[in-house]
Amino acid sequence: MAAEPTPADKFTFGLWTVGWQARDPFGDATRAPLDPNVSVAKLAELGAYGVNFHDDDLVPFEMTDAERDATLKQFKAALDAAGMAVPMMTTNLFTHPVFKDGGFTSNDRDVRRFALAKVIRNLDLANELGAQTYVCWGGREGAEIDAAKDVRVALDRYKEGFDTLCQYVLDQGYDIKFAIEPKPNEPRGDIFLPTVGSALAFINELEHPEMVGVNPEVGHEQMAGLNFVASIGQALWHKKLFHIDLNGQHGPKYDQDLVFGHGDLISAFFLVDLLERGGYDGPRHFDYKPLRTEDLDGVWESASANMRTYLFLKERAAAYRADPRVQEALAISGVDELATPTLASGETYADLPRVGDVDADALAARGYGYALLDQLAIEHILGAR
Ligand code: DIG
Ligand code: MN
Ligand code: MN
Repeated sequence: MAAEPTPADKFTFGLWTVGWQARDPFGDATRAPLDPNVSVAKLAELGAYGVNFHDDDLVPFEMTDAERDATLKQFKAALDAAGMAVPMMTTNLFTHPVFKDGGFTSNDRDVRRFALAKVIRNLDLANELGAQTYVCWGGREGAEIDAAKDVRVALDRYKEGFDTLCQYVLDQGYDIKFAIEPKPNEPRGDIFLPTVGSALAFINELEHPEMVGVNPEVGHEQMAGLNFVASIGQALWHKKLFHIDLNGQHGPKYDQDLVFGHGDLISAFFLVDLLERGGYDGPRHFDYKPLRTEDLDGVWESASANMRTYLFLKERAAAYRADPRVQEALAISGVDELATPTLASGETYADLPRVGDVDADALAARGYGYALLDQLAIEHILGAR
């Protein structure tokens, strides 16, 4: 069983993950600040392919332009020394109090204009560092009371924001696409574009929908009680899986951002099975938080754990698909039959049977054999097969 990650696995981490000082609503930081350049070197040593970051993760809000330039120079040197890529970038439109009512959808027009300017400044850096995906997580785009926003008008502003940013990327000739990251709530009482489905619908209304996809996060769909594998399946079906945030979550509760697989392990198994068969060749990005209880050794252990779990599940999923017993069970369940069009070539609805001619009871008599099919997956996950 190999679980040694290499850059070929395209594992990436947000600087804000291993760098999280573990401040939460009920407690102070339990860890010291972590130099982003140390994170780059250590994550490379652990086998990662790259890092991602918000503008503020690297260049704190209050830095002067001169300080910003010096910081970026040092960071680029660290990236080069470690051979690390920056495939994705994003903007922090949620920490500074100015965004307390949102960025793109704040009721304050000056805040909306500032938010767009802040994204645009970071798009220039994203282009400079070679990032091709720009994630937009609208953590503050929402409300606590229904009277605060007419959602129709909020979506007008959200659309205006994306249309403006897409136009900027087109005018600059940047090779960048946007990925909307849905989340149902937290930190806002309710967040706009709460799920993959709502984001996909929204994208259709934009001026440049071909430039915008989704960046689903495991825990966010599961916070909404949804099946993450199904959400990814639909994103792939729409050809809109532009990026992915991998982590763990124990069902509908606060956003746990656990290590990948440390939540619903069966779901993680079938997610890896889908990603490895489904045609997504982008970064396997971990957006997680090391537990507040961990010291720095625990932080690096948790970073490794994400990659090791992914690799073990990748091996188990391949073994599951190669298992003749599984292939037989899949056939009994008719899983491949679903791919056969309901109307044969050249047929139309006129060729469908008359309702009265169908023996529904005879069709109902069959069993689909899912109990065995799922047990075989469990046995592969447990290493029992
Ligand atoms: C939280 O899940 C969000 C922010 O961390 C960031 O904007 C985005 C990047 O993947 N995920
Ligand atoms: Mn999260
Ligand atoms: Mn995320």
